[in-house]
Amino acid sequence: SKSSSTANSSSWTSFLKSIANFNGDLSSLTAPPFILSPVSLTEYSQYWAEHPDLLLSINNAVNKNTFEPSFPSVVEYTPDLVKMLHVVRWFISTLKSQYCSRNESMGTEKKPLNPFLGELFVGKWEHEQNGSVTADLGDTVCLSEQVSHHPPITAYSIFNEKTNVSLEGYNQIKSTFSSASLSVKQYGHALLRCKNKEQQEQKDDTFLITLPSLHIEGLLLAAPFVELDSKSYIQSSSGYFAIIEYSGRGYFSGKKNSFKCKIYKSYESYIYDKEGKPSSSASQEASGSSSEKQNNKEDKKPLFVISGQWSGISNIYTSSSDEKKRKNGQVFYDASRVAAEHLHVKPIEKQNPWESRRAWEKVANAIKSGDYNLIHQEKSQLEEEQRMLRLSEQEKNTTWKTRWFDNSSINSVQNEDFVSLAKMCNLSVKNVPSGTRVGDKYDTHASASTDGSNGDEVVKHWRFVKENWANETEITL
Ligand code: 0T9
Repeated sequence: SKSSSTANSSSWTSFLKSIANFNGDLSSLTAPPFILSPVSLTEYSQYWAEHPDLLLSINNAVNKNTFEPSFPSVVEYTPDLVKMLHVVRWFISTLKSQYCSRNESMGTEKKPLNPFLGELFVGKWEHEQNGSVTADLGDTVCLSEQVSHHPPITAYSIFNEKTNVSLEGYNQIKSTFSSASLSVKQYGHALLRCKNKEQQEQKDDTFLITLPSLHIEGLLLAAPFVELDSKSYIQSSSGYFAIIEYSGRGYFSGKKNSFKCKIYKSYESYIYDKEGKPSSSASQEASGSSSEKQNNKEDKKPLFVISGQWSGISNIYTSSSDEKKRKNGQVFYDASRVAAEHLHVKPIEKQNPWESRRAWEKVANAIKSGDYNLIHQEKSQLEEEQRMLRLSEQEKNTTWKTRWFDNSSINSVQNEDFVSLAKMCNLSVKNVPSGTRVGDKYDTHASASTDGSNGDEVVKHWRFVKENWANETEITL
């Protein structure tokens, strides 16, 4: 009943106790109704594009070579650098949707529905023709699929064919409980691709984006919220490298949801800036293929430093010293001034039974009414159907076939871009926490290998299979 929605309720206390002893599988915990969200994790993929204008601006000819703030600066605004700035701005714009939207719409962070195997979430952003701009931006499509249940893994692809921008990636989490907060490591990454339409012979621009770890605060008060830890990296195929460091209350600015981003000409510049000398691995590679040796000391400093709150205002500076003094900055992005643009999803009656909102409809309604028994009853029915499916697969000696995504081995062409981008910034290509560097303990202890040696399994990553979507007949947008 609704009376359970207080911090000192016994149901919350016993829930906390169960978290403290849990085995790592959050989905197995029975939480009190008031902390349950009626939304499945497959829906979270949409958060990558709730500012579609910023995503599309990356490759939108209309905006090419314009990036205001344009400084009278030491930096030459090459098309690649302009692209990188647009990528960083779009990425910063995704964070509020990703990590604050439940607090905004439901008052606190909530426990999402645990997707079933094969669950789908699809929708699209329909772009109206903008009067002042002649470009027709078409639709931006979001496809999300639960590709694994044990462990839960969600894969997604978001694309706009008019502007030739696409994003694909996948997510998995591993969590631990320590000192009243829940620590969550994200596995997986996102790959952004911009096709060069005008110059067919030119390769696509690609960007590798790593996901931060996070923790859930406010558990004791039954008012949970996400705080980001660690960092994200963005490596561009053009060489530019960005590091985004997150901090909460009391760090860089003392404000919540703070970050500091540094954009460098290359990963080597970043290492040089950080360590005052070339990294051993970077210098080895440079001596092998040193067409572009960086003799200029200026090249090793960040080209831009951006700081502020990702849920509010951030400013961009052309040097670290300006950033420290808060001098000569310009607004980079102001999240509080632009509302998230929600995608269009078909009404439930028109959805396929595998689509998230249709499949979870009864459970979601039970959650909204706060009826514990009904929630349990409806969930059990869904779980029972899944059990029957797994049983019939066993009987027929088959396994579940994913719909639009394929778990591709690291040596396949599907992983070429990922491998080359990871190499550029010394990131592990194994199934390790996102952002793990080569040689870190997670990298050296990973069970799968990149070549299948020692009888180990070969590393695989979830990739979008375009043909499967092109041949899709049952699921419509
Ligand atoms: C990918 C994102 C992820 C999913 C969520 C940790 C979390 C599940 C995973 C990482 C998205 O791109 C970004 C945002 C929020 C993340 C969720 C926050 C959260 O609390 C849940 C976990 C599983 C819980 O529900 C913990 C139980 C509860 C007491 C907290 C409300």
